[in-house]
Amino acid sequence: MKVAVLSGGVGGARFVRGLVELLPPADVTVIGNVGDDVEVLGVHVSPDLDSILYALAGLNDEERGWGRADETWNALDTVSGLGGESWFRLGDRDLGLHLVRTQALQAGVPLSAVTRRLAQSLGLETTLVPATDDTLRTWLDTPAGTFPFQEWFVARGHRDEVDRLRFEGAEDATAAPGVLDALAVADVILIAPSNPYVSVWPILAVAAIRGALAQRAVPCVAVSPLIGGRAVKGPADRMLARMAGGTSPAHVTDCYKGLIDAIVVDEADGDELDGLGDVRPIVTRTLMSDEDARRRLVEAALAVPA
Ligand code: FO1
Repeated sequence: MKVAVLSGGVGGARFVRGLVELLPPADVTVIGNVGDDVEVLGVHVSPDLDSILYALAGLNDEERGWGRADETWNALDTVSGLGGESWFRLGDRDLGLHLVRTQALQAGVPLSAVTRRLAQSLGLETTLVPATDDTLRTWLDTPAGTFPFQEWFVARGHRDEVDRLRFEGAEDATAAPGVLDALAVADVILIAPSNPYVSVWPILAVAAIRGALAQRAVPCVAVSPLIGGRAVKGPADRMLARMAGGTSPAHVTDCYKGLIDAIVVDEADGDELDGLGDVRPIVTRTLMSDEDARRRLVEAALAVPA
């Protein structure tokens, strides 16, 4: 069974790991968000692609949720001691990857090709492809002003309520090589339990990707990132409450209007299944606390008949 999965960072990376624990890794293509990419200290960071790379390679820091395990911070301490920019924490091991990526990008290698090389070097069989090779950046309108994603998320600790999002560059962005092919050959398309607004919408902002989902010939199944109407981590619940008017499965489903056939929701939300229209609910335990839990969730998402 060939699977294409749209994924953001932390929750998405855990889900993708569950997928490749269940299926042959080479049968899975991950289409990753680049809306929160950032240039910092002269290096290009692709946090969501890296969360997936590290999770699949078993190098990720489980507790922190981003970056590498066994990390040290000597370079950043030096930067900070010299009065440099240290709000976005780049660990020593992580930095090595950013250096390699940045050099390749500066030499004109597209992000998708760099990502393929990185994945191969880390021994991955799964295909990881950015949604686009073009520059696409998420901006958020808040009562305190308009911010680029990482300034809002990291520097301001996502404390500002969000009224609107804008995906700069999306209008002209084309899908990266491999994205549309993966969607065309997939037996099922999945949307990982990532924040719909900041992780999945930037992927769907690429018209060709949204179009491919809208015209899909196979089931598309989203996994809700909420449990009991609350985000496991991050601001998804606050964003849904403010922009969609609530945090029920129907509010999550509405983020993917016309694009999904089923939604996997947690047992804690199983009593709130009104308003889903023709989107089929799949109720299970969705917290990915360990390998067994990840497997159960992936099995539930894949159990949708064509
Ligand atoms: N998140 C933070 O909250 N603080 C950081 O300093 C930070 C640094 C960082 C460096 C590399 C990387 O790949 C991710 C990093 N993240 C950090 C996580 C990242 O900002 C978000 O988790 C994603 O962009 C949201 O999906």
